[in-house]
Amino acid sequence: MPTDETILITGANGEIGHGLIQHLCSSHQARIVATDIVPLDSSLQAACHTFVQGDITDPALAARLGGEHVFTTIYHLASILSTKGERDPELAHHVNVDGTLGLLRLASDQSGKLGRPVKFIYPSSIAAYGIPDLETKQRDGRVVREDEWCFPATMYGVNKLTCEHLGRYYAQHYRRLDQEAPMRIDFRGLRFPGLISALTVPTGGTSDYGPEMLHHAAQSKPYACFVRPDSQLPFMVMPDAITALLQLESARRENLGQLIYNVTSFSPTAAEILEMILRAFPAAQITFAPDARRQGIVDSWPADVDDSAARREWGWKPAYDMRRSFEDYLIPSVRQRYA
Ligand code: AKB
Repeated sequence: MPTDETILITGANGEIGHGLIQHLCSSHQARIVATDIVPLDSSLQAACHTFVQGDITDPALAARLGGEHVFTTIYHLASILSTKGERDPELAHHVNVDGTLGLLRLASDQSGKLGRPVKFIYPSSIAAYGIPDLETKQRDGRVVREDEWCFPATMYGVNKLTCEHLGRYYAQHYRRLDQEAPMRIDFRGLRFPGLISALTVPTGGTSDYGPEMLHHAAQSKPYACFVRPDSQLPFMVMPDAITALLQLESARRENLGQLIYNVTSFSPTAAEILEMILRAFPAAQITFAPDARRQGIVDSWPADVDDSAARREWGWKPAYDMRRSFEDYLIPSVRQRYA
């Protein structure tokens, strides 16, 4: 990527933000402008050209960012996740939808300044799916395509699906009434499965039981898993998630036949995650104490997704299957982290 590229990363301090900034600063020469509602982690500060602390729903933040920079790519990572979103659905809507709308408008205005479409990379989620009950999940919801079961059961999932449609609108239809030429953006979305990082622990999500089991075991802390042992979801480790974002960003537009792509790596049950953890930490004290609300969310998400479009169109292929994720990445890194 040439040096005249300026990348905006929202939610910079979150799980994906950490991995993405670390990767971009070691492999790209672009200027990184980062924003988050909380101060930036000290480990990321040197990697960023500019950090602006602020709320993405605040129009003054977008105005400041847009006034001071011309972005070539926006990674919009800031979001309230599924469990937290169920506790305060209106807040989730405000942050997840109004925040995204403001950034899509910013991207559209910036496309005018840039003279070409700004790339808008949007991490959506398996939460965009909603399978009505466990029996249907087991019978018909095992490997789900992008256009199936889009009836989310959480506010977060509704928000993600809404933002996918808003992205499509700004990419294909938006036109300001006072302007002759449309200022289209280049919107690209990924539906991520549950993510597991060795370096950070997520907050407010429902797939969090995967990383929480691991991080508690590595610290010899007891943990009660909030879903049944047979609960099954697709997962991916953070290095693959970063690869997916970067590959989608650099794919040639003419090769992309859709705006939203599933990506996944492996689909374990909670019991299978525990089995991998016990191989490394045999004394781990992990029990199962299902929480009805969170269990219901997991049961509404597919056991696996069909990511063949991403594989075919832009060469997506995870480097880490389940064995490699644990043996080569997660276990050695968490051992080192908590040593
Ligand atoms: C969540 O659990 O809310 C997220 C997700 C699957 O998008 N990790």
